[in-house]
Amino acid sequence: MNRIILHVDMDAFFAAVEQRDHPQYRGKPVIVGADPKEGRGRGVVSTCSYEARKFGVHSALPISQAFKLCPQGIYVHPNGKLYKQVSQEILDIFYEFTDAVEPISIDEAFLDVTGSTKLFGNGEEIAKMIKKRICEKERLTASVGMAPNKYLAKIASDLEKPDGLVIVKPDQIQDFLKPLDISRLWGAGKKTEQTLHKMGINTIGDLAKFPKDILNKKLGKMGGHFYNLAHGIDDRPVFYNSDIKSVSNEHTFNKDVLDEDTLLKTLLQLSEKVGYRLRKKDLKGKTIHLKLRYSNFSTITRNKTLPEAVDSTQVLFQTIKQLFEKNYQTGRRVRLLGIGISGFGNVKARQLSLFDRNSKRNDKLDKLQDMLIDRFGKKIVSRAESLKKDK
Ligand code: TTP
Ligand code: MG
Repeated sequence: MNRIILHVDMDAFFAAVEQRDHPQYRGKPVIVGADPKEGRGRGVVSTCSYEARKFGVHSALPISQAFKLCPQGIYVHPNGKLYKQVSQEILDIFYEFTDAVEPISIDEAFLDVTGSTKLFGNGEEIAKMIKKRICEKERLTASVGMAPNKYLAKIASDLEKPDGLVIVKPDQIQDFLKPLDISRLWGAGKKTEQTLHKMGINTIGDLAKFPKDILNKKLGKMGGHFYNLAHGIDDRPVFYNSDIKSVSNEHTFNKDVLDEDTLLKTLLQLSEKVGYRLRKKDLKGKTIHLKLRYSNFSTITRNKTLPEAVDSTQVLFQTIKQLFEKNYQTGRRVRLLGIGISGFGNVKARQLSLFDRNSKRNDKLDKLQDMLIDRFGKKIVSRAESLKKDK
């Protein structure tokens, strides 16, 4: 089965955060890095806004040269702590969609979303949802590449920056790679590039025409590696920490919501999603978290620890409903709701719950719903749809 791998890379990351937080910087060349000291400064550019790139400024350029190219630029000292925090919040968005997240640097990660399609829609829909979440939650843009492997996804994310989305379907791999310059080959240094140029190879398409044994002869032990890349073959998995600490999901409303029925329905839908993901991983957690953000962005988080670990949608929802009813200030508009569960400990075995006599029935209902989602996708069944009627 083909994998669905996403590579997400934030656009002009440090500079975009500065432009977000300083409206007066927007639309202007912003250069984050060392102090230029009127062109006498030492140190380099960390990154710059796309407006500054038009002047030829780029990462790692000496700041003195940046100043020569763009004296009218806005020069900003990096705020590492802030960027780290934003980076973590972006990672949290990825974890809403999959646990298979491999962060590569402060602003990029690979995600394997192959197992997430039943719950969230196809790969393209997931990629769009992730971009939308980043935009809504962080007011930043990201570029995403989607492909059957990491190598192709990484190239794809870079092709239509900023705010890009490039999808490489399995049957498009050769056409996608054909026109690309050999500088896109992973692991090809200047020396390899020279050797390839001497062989008349300028694009990946040129390289793909050569048989493996010739490449082995010309390029030594890397020959096979470059042969694979030229044919879009890359079997490396997305490496991630499967030691999951929590499972959570959030929803930001398009328009702030006052209606309590809608809020409860959303909490039930979130409980269904989190419950499904828990059961897929054979996890049970004890501590249930509610996140509630009002229209003025003030946010509360509350949690409740249960006497025993659970994975039932119904128990999740009942607990989150209690937390909500206890803490929600009636009459205030809500912008975002989130729920999470943690405290997994070592409980994996399914024990008969002390909880309530309905637990067996709930187990059956969860199994039925999970089976229907697995078979037909997330839209097929939802308890939330019948919430109003039940009442
Ligand atoms: P990049 O993703 O390479 O660059 P970027 O996000 O600024 O721009 P792009 O839209 O092209 O992706 O790097 C991420 C951040 O890492 C960047 O915002 C600043 C930091 N960085 C440095 O501090 N020094 C460097 O040389 C590079 C390349 C990045
Ligand atoms: Mg980036």
